[in-house]
Amino acid sequence: DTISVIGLGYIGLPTAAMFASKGCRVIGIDINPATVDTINSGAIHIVEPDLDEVVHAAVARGCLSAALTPQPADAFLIAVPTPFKEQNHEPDIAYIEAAARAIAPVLRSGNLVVLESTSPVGATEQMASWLAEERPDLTFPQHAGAASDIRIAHCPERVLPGKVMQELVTNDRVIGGLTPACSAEACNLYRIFVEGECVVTDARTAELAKLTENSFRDVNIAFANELSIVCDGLGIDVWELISLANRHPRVNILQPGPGVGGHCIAVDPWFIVSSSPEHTHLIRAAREVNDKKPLWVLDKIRQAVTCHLDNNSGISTDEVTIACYGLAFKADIDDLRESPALSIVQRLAATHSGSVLVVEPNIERVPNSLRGVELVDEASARARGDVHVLLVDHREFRGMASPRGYIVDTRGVWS
Ligand code: SAJ
Repeated sequence: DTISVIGLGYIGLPTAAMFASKGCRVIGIDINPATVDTINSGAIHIVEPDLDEVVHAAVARGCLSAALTPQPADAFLIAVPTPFKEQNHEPDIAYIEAAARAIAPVLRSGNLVVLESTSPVGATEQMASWLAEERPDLTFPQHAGAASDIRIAHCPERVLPGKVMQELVTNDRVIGGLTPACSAEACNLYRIFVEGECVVTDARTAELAKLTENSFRDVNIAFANELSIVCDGLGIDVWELISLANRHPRVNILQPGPGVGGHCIAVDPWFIVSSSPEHTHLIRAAREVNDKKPLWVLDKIRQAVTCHLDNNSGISTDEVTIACYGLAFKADIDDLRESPALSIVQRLAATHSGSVLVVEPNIERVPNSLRGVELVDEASARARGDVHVLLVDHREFRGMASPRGYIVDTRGVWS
C-alpha cells in the first residue's frame, strides 16, 4: 500500500517514517522545497530523539520519499498546522483547506483520507465537503454513507514532543470516521504500527477529545500558576505546598512555570472557547492566567533588580547583569516555538539597560530576536550575574547549586 502524508512537520514526518519503517511505501508532501530536499537526502529538518535514524534508514531502503505536489496513493494523512487568528483566537483551518484541495485531483475510488491535525469541531466534515466540491465524479461518506468511493476519518495526533517515536507506537488512538466503514479502514491503517488500542468514535467527538486533552492540561497548569502567585504573596514555597497537597490520594496538581508554551496547549483550548463562547468561562480563564504568567515573572525580575540597586548604593541599572537560564518551551528540548522563556528574555533584552546573559545548553546561537543578548555557559552566568532567573528546568540546571545573588526561580529548581 502507498501512503501519502501531507505536511512533514513535527507530526507528519515521524508518522511517515513510522509507516515506512514497517515496509509501507510512503510519499511525504510538503510545500517547503528545503524540507523536501533534506528528507530526500536522508536527513531531517526538526529535532526529535531517534527520528533521524528512522528517516535515514527508510529513505536509504527506498520506502520514504518526499515531493512538493501530491501523487496518487491508497491513503492520505493530513498533518498540517491549525493555528489561531491572533486578533480573535478563532481557529484558522486554511492549511487543511489547501491540503484538501491539493490532494483532490489525485484521489481515486477506494482512497482513505485521514485528518490528523488538531482541529475545531466540524473540521473533518468541512474537509469532506471541500473534497466533494473538487471531485463531483466521486462519492463521499457525507452523501453516500457506507457505500462511498472515498473514506474519511479524523485521527488526532497525541504525541509528546521529545517522546514522539515512542508515543506514536504506544499511545491509544482515537479514530473518528464519518461512517463506521471509514473508522474501520482508518483502524486497519494505524494498526500497521500502533500497539496501543484504536478506539472508534465519530469525527466530531474525536475532534473534541483531542482539544479536551490539551485543555485539561492547560486548566491544571493554570491552577498551579495561580497557586504560585498566591504563595509568593503569602511567603509560602509553592513547590513544597504542591508536593504536600499531592500526597492526598485524589489530588494531582501539575507544576507552575513561567507560562505555557509550545504550539498546542496554548492554542487548542481557544478552539473550544470559539465553538462555545458563552459556556467556557473556566477554559478561557485558564488561558488568561497562563498567558499572563510571563508578565508576572518580568515584574519579579524588575523587583529583584531594584533590590540589587538598593543594596549596592551608587550603582545604576546599566551596571546590573541579569543571567537567564533556559530559552526552550520546556525541559530538555531545543524547541523555542511559543516559548514563555524566550518571550521573557526578549522583553528583558528590549527594556533592561544592563547586560542580559542567557544559558541554553540545547542551542548553538541565540535567535535574531535576541540581538544583544549574550549566550554564555553556566559557569560564566553564575560568575557574572547579579540577578539569576531560572526559566526552564533543563537537566543541566537541575543538577546545579543555586547561584549567589538575587534569584527568580520560576520552576522550583533552586528552591
Ligand atoms: N508545563 C508546565 N507545568 C506542567 C506541565 C507543563 O508549566 O506541570 C508547561 C511546559 O513547560 C510547556 C507547556 O506547559 O511550556 C506544554 O508542555 P507539555 O509537556 O505539557 O505539552 P506539549 O505542548 O509538549 O505536548 C502536548 C501534549 N498534550 C498532553 O499532554 C495532554 C501532547 O500529548 C500533545 O500531543 C501535544 O500537546 C499536541 O501536539 O497537541
